Amino acid sequence: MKINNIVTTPYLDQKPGTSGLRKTVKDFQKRHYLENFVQSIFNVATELKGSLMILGGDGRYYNTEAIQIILKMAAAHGVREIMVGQNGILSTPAVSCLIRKYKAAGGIILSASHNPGGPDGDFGIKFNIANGGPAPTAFTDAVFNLSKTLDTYQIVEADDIPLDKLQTCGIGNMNIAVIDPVNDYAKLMESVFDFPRIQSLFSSGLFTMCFDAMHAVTGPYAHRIFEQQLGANVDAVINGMPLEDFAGGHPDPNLAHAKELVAVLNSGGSAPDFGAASDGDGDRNMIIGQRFFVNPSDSLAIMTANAHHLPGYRLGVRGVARSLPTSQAVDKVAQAMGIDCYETPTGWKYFGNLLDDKRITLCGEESFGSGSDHIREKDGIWAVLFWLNLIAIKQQSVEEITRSHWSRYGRHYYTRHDYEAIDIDVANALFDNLRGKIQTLHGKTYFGNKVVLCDDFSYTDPVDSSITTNQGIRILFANESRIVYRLSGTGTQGATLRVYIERYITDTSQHNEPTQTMLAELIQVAADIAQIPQRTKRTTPDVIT
Ligand code: G16
Repeated sequence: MKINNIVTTPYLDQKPGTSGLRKTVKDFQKRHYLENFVQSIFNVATELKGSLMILGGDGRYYNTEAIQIILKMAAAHGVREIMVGQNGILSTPAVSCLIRKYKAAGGIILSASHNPGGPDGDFGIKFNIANGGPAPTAFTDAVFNLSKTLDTYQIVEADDIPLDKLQTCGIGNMNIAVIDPVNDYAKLMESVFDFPRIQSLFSSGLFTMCFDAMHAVTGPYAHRIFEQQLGANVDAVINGMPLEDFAGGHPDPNLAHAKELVAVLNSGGSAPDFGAASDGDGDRNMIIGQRFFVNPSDSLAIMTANAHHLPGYRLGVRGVARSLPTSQAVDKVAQAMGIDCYETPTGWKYFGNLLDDKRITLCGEESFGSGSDHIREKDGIWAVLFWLNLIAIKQQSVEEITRSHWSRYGRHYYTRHDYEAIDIDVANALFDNLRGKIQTLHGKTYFGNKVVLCDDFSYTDPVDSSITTNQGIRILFANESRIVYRLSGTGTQGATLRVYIERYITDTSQHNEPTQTMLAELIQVAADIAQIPQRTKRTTPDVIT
């Protein structure tokens, strides 16, 4: 095995964000850009030497080229064996599942998640550790620090490995298994959910679904699990073929981007009963009913209140966690159940310790992510199966389940307003100004909403005591309304300002109002306090979810 030592010059912009390093494809195609970052990962992840590693991606443009490079660099690093998905395909949850099942030392996932793909789109690379979850900040900080001074990387001289057929082969001393991307994940799902019960829902002929894979990674998973194993209607999966550019779409499962699915569910008498979508790498989910949208924060609350009905959670829910900007709907359920509810910074990596320490069973985020202790990633297909299992048990529609939840726990009207591609200096100045106001807002009243807390959120991990600061400005009102501001950690163009607004209403006669109307005053307050129009020169957000 011939290992070449390649001299390189460091890049100074390889700082991982909320979820790995995300840049444009063009950035990744710069000379040695990918290799530098991968070498920095290997230099930190010394545990990979002599161990098993999992490798795969969401199928976007540059996926297979990157995989061939990483295979040769892994061989040079002394990795013992690599399991790689056929055609380079593995969803993020499937990688987490495989790491845990086969006790791998870690895994590399190639994805820019919900960001668009193609030669002019985005690419990304994430490292997951031995528990199956995203590498913690200490790891990604160490990778970034190394990347700033890296001057060589190592790569084996070898032919490319054919990824299109299932086989075992090797590069030098390293074994390679090209595996079916779905098998192990599907088996895990069967162990968590009551598949016969869901099968009977479909075989009754009275229930149909539509799942939009958005031409991203979940297509093969959805065809196998929903159609072949569970016997869903023949047209249950749309856009099920993974494409390098997601057919020009934006693989983000929300009302703005999953338009085809929304049109199908809103189509009247012949509409399916249940709709869902997932994102580029299969970790996000959107759940909808006929003309009815389930807010992801509500979805987490509903899952928590009902998990004990499902086989995988019969023993009950130990505790729950949500990220800061996720609505407080799940807090109400946790309170009623007498279990702990943790509030963490944005990013799935903050749930890892809580799950490993068995403090929580379920967790979720407003950004269309929910999951449980079955793996260490959020999981789109899992969330869809959770809802299908619940519907099969309750024999109620998505809307009925959600409304009955609201009538018991109250409704959290919730919205997120995104202002995209703002000049970074403008965004930083807006936050500096907001931080300067923190002390002065307490006690002030806006449209009858009295501020009882305003701070820049920081989090002390209860397991390892690590502290994470500056995670978003939150303003809490006496009536449990809330405004949160933060900057996205996943964009690749300028800065994206996210403003999260919620209002809690217990009166069921007010549970049927348009969300933006119910939140109009708070939306105004949020824009005024942060001086959004003056500073960004924008009067409306680019995306409302
Ligand atoms: C990633 C993280 C999520 C996080 C989201 C927030 O999602 O994995 O845990 O909630 O980013 O994104 P932002 O920082 O832009 O608000 P994904 O699905 O992109 O991996």
